[in-house]
Amino acid sequence: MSIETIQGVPVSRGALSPEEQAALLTDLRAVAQAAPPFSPMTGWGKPMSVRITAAGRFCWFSDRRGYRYIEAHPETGQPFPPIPEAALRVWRTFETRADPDCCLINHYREGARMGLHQDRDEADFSFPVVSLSLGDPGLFRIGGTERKSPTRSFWLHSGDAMALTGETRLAFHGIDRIKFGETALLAGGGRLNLTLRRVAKAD
Ligand code: MD3
Ligand code: FE
Repeated sequence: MSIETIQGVPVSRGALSPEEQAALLTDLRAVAQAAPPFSPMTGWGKPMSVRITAAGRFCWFSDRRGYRYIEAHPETGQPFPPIPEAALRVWRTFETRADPDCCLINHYREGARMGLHQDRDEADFSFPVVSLSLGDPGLFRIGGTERKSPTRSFWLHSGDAMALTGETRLAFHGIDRIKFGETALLAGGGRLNLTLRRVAKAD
């Protein structure tokens, strides 16, 4: 697997083959059955346009009390299913000290986007956040550690993986738009993004 650096970010284009993507999607359907996707609330009481669920110990969650990681599904009360093996294999190409304890699954339907934010509620920033894209292309924007830092953008395609580590681990980032309906991977179109991370300190 080859890793190129795009605007300072290690990116592995086509980390998963089309066959591996389809197989992973089957696993993700089972995850979504056990842990139904939901729309977290933004700080101002409006639901996010992205729907999320998770595999692994932790899932990101937000309501009017603020945001935090949770260990039980907000509706079913059940723990989240195990992280699919194909996603763990991608993580291990970037990080071998410990496996992730959270695989957030973000589902972008038509018009969905994710505003610029930082991910800073994890215990150990020496671990990367690894992102894996599936389905329609998404325009990824990344800046610096301050909201006002200049940003740059590039497209993420189905099967692409990247690691946010070091300098970029605490960078502001988001998804400006998706090219809805470009791929046939997801019936009904849209984009799935998996973010693999370590929330708790590794022992
Ligand atoms: C840069 N997801 O779930 S993945 C998120 O495509 C999130 O769904 C976007 O931002 C998506 O929090 C972007 C890439 C990503 C994930 C975490 C990061 C980039 C990051 C953490 C720090 C810096
Ligand atoms: Fe993020």
